[in-house]
Amino acid sequence: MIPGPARVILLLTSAALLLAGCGLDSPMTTVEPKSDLGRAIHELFMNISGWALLIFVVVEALLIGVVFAFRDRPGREEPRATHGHLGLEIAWTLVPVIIVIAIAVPTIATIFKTNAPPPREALAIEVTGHQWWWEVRYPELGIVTANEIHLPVGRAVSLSLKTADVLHSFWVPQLGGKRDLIGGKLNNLTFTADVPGEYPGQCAEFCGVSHANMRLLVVAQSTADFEAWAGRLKAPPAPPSGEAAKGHQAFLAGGCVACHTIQGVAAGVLGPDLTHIGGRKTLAAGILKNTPDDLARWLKDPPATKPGALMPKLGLTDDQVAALVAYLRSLK
Ligand code: HEC
Ligand SMILES: [Cu+2]
Repeated sequence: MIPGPARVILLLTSAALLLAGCGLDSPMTTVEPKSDLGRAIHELFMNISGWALLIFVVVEALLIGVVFAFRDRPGREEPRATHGHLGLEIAWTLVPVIIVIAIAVPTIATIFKTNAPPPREALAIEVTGHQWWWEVRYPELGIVTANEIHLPVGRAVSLSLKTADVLHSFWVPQLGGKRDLIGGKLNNLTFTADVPGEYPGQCAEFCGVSHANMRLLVVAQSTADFEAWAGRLKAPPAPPSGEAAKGHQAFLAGGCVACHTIQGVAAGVLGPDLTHIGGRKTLAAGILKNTPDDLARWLKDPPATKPGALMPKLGLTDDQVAALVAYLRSLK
């Protein structure tokens, strides 16, 4: 038996933990959808939860009623057992069949809805999963970036999902359900975001040691903001000067060119495109803020920051790191 005061503490802690789940600031919530896809899935979830709640209440009420009505009392005879009651047999066969149909019809309709081919005017975005980051391409706009997907609200986007290595799964909870990235197969996910905002996402299929560190950010913005962003990403970055010019040299000499692309400078493909790295909000698939300190920390020792990272520790000196930080931050 747990002593009295401990019981109170236990109760209060569990209540606090339970209530913490209702926090207002929950960026990975699935119950406040911000797109048509998210809403379709959420409505289905509420619909099925409603049936589950109804079944729970009815079954529990019957159970409690029966336990109470037929409980043993002194001098009371055994209740008479019912056997082969035709009316009851039909009722408890028919009612579940009706409930299953009521669940199946909207479920199947939602499956078709969430797999419908993208509309003609949808903005095409190609997303490729890598251990442990996301490559993002806008073929119509000639934009290549990583880990951050910008899209205009009110316009459908059609994501073509594939993987460069193992299985991954694209999941931005506020915008809708998961979709896997499967080797040798192209999957599609179509949705229209309707509220501007920043929506974090996460790889949802175990893909190796840094799976939990494979995050992404979707930035849904007004058409004007989106076009301004796209315009910036289409233009080549300003030529480096001063400390940034030293960083540019260090970039060429430091082996970075073997793995990274910077438009007009290098064309490596093993790591994220860095052409506009200075304008991104996060680094290394959402695990660091894009600040000078965090960028320096990343360059000094990537695997120490992100276990298993496929960018090796390159043994850069503090001077080289400082110059590289100046250069990379100038790439807006
Ligand atoms: C062997 C290949 C390789 C080399 C060499 C390499 N990188 Fe990387 N780099 C990667 C990979 C892979 C990632 C993605 C790591 C992750 O997020 O898991 C990465 C990520 C980065 C990022 C974060 C990008 C983003 O979108 O957040 C920066 C910045 C970066 N590298 C800069 C450099 C610089 C500067 C050099 C040279 C000093 C360099 N890298 C050398 C493979 C490499
Ligand atoms: Cu993963």
